[in-house]
Amino acid sequence: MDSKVKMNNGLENTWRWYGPSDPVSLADIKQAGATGIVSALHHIPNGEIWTIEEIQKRKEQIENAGLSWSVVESVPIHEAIKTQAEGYVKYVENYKLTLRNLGQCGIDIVCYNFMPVLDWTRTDLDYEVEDGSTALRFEAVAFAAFELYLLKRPGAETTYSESKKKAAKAYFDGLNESQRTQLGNTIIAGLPGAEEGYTLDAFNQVLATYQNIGASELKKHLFDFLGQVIPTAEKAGILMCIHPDDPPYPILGLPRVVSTEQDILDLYHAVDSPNNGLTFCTGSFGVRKDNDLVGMVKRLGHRIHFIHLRSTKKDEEGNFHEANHLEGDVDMFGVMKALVNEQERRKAVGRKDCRMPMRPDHGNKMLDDLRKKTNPGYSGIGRLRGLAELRGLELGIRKSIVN
Ligand code: DNO
Repeated sequence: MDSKVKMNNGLENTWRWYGPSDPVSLADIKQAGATGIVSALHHIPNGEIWTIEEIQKRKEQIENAGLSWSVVESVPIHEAIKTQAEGYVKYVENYKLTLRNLGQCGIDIVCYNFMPVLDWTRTDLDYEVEDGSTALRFEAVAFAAFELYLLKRPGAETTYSESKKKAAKAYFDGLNESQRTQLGNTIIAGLPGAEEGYTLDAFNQVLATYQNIGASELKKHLFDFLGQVIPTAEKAGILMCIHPDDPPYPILGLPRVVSTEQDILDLYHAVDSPNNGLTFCTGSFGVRKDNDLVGMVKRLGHRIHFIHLRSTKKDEEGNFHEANHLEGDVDMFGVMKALVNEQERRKAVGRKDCRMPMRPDHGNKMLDDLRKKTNPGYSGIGRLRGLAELRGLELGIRKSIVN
């Protein structure tokens, strides 16, 4: 078998596409060498049903470009489900119907997250690194300045030490009006795919809905939700895969329950079905020192249905920025090797889910993209570099261990 044929049998190379308004076109994606598309119907308000007609329309757009719709990222979970607010059952029913409709259209992998209020969070979308490209960054002092002095979140001051508060105040005082607005927008206006954006007032109001919800309540709500939807997913032929918290620890006084290996084991056990699985995101999990990424692939791998590969560079203060895919703190070689082994194991036992879609998650803004309007984290060229590097890494590993 030549290497081309072999690579087609490797991890499915996918690419996130935000739909027709994405500055990176399907034709561009084809040239990047991806074959599978990761997409969502972002125009449908959170909580509403995705109709067969709308799903089919997106599917045809993708297929007309010679690509396939590999994964839905994401069918978002309505806030009412996370808090079990009055009327939330209707949203669970809508979710189930969306899953049935997706199944009928032949879509079989659905990613989602259970982060309260905010999806992924950064404080700086243009952090310049040594080579002149820009990366996304989370800076603890900037985040503290935001919640203490811009949002003025009730109770926030009790969660920081005096020295942290002093540093945050100095940081905040050093920002001019427009920098303050920009910091607020970066955090709460909604990063691409986050689906919800807030004003400061609305944000404080929605945070207050979590007043009586700690980690154990949120976990219970998650498991209740899974207890409801996984049987539907099984019937519809859909593999559900939860995305971990990003960053993987509590922020804004909100609980986070999908940050560690134990969290995932709890989730697997709560509803013990192959359809209840994981999006393995090295960028999110990798920010915690206590997450052993390679071990996690080995131990959780049988239910990894979707893979996000990216790296981060972190420091002792809790700051991190996104690093080139093969640099930073993530042992990408070890992770890739474990993923290749998992895929070979699936093939050996005749499992149907051998595709194992992988996408280069994020990429720096570089070259021409520095002069273009791009979705933060989702520039064309940075991801092109990421995918190329990851594909080369996988090929090298396959050549050396599979043969
Ligand atoms: C960020 C993404 C997340 C992810 C959701 C999944 O780049 O990885 O927004 O799509 O958390 O539901």
